Amino acid sequence: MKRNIIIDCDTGMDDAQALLLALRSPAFNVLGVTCVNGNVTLDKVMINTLKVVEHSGTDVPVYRGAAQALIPEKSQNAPEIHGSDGLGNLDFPAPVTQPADENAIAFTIRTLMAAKEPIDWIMIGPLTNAALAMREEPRILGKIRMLTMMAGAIDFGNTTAAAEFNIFADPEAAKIVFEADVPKTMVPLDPLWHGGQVNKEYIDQIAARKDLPWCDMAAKIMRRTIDMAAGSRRRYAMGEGAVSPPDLLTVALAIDPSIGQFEQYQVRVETLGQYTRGMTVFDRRWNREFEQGTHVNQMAVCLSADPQKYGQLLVDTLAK
Ligand SMILES: [Ca+2]
Repeated sequence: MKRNIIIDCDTGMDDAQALLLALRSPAFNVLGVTCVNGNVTLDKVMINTLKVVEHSGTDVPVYRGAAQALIPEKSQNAPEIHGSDGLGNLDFPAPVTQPADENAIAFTIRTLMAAKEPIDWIMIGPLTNAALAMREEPRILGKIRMLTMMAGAIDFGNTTAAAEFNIFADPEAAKIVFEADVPKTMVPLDPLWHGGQVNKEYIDQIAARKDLPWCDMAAKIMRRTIDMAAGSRRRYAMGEGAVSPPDLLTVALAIDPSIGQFEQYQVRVETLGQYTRGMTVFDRRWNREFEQGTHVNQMAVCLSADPQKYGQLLVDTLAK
């Protein structure tokens, strides 16, 4: 049976690949895609998300969410990673469809409250929309089967030495989501260096189906990612001819958790800190006992992934 899904995103290059996988997956029934400020400004995120949905061959509705972080002056964008348009400045045609009239937070609350069966909620951007929805209607927490998020880092960050982008872009929102009493799966940056990459052989198989608009778009973005990383240290981190989009791995793990290895940790978000704002603090003490009353901070954390199983899922879902 297909699982009902809501995906929240800030469509840059890795979100685009992740959305294509989710929208094409026979495991998912995507009820809506909600958008948030992040990789690029919300206006660009809306355009990019509509482009991606149009390339997916589906007509899933797209909703406009928060244009700023909970502390507006702390809002972030990352055009240096995703290109000024957020999709690597590839010439995808302008969208012909429009966003839905309803606001993303209203859509999320309405959909969760009306759900007869619990819904999977996947977050691959800053957690602003999710925090706003939880704050406005806490009863939605009882409607969530699993909250899966690309968020944080154990070893080191990417935006700062300590912080990963999605958390750094709105730590106050992340704190609300991390402390929500729901089952949580966290995909930090770490598995990207431990098997969570898409190797060249799979990229080639996706590129070979450029007759399919979703494969054409995914392959162009993957190859652009490789070009943009050329000559930088990112290239060595990804491996030759490979890509490691964090959001794509997150959706793949939501489809098939057996792609990854997980451990349970208590994780907190640092909202202060001169050097550590936005850091995710993992309690990895070998002798730790979960503290009384703080079980809400527990989550399943992905530490590594199987690159063959991951690549095969992408090919089977997108390119068959
Ligand atoms: Ca993202």
